[in-house]
Amino acid sequence: MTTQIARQAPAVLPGPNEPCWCGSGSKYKKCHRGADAVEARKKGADVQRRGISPGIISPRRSVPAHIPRPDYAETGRPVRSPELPEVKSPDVIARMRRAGQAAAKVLQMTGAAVRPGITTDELDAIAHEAYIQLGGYPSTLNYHGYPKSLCTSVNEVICHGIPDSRPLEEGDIINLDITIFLEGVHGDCSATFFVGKVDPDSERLVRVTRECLDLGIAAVKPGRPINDIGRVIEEHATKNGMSVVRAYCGHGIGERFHSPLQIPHYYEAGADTIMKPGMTFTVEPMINLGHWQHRSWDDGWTAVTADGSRSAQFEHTLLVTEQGAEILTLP
Ligand code: EYL
Ligand code: CO
Ligand code: CO
Repeated sequence: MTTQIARQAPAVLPGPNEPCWCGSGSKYKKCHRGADAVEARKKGADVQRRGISPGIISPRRSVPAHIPRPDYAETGRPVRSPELPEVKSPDVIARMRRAGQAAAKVLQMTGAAVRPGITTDELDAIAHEAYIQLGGYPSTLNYHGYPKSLCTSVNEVICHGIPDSRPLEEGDIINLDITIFLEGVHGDCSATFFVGKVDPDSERLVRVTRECLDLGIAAVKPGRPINDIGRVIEEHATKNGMSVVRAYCGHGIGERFHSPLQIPHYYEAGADTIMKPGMTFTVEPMINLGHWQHRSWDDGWTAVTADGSRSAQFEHTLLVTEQGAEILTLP
């Protein structure tokens, strides 16, 4: 029997069959491995993330040269062009109908692949191929440097989750956010899917969020202010004990992915722009089971709920008509 002087484990640990760091001469797995694991778990207890953790992001996927691309595709920076009108021409509207329908198809095809075990990177590959098949460019790819062709936001991720190596698990919820650039215009839509069977609170969250989008769409009326939309969404969410994310809004859309027009999903008195026939914008409420506050991961993109509660989202691109709203992102 030998007595070892107590020393601290080094930052880089030996392999299981390598000699232990303590100098005993025994294999690491026979010596300090178990104790080190316990210590690491204890130390990690206060830094370990609850909920999902970032995985590995795969290399950037390429888009064939024959697919027309938006101005930021190479540089990551949208060109600062003179502001385009929020009321679109009949020609732009006709193209947005086709782009919207294509976005909805990509969403449908990618959503059909959601199941336990599939990684969000595999969903990115499916979406990426679908955009190309339809002759479109994945609008998020290199938009402000964003690395992937869709956003995949799981459980407590509010939005802008980056597809990675994490396999989906039974009971997860996942939002897929698809934007296509087709015929010179963007179409943007998203939906939240169940991974197998989910708990009743998640079911309720996703149902209420869907209802929030539907109520927001029903509030679209020419002659009315934009803030009518957020008012009905906020009322429905809070009535159900849920909260509305405030950091991210719907947006004007057309030849640019994001125009200056903002659509808050809560009541904002200052959002008093009057809706006019020919305007196109998204409504994309993000609803949390807990509080509305968010945090960002250090990847700079992923937004999560501050309290770890689950978050859901649905999105459509809309056209304001004389009667109300036409949904452009239907398959
Ligand atoms: C990329 C760029 C910070 C999206 C939307 C992808 C994310 C975080 C910088 C809005 C803003 C989608 O309208 C959107 N989704 O519906 N940025 C977006 N990015 C990104
Ligand atoms: Co979107
Ligand atoms: Co959007």
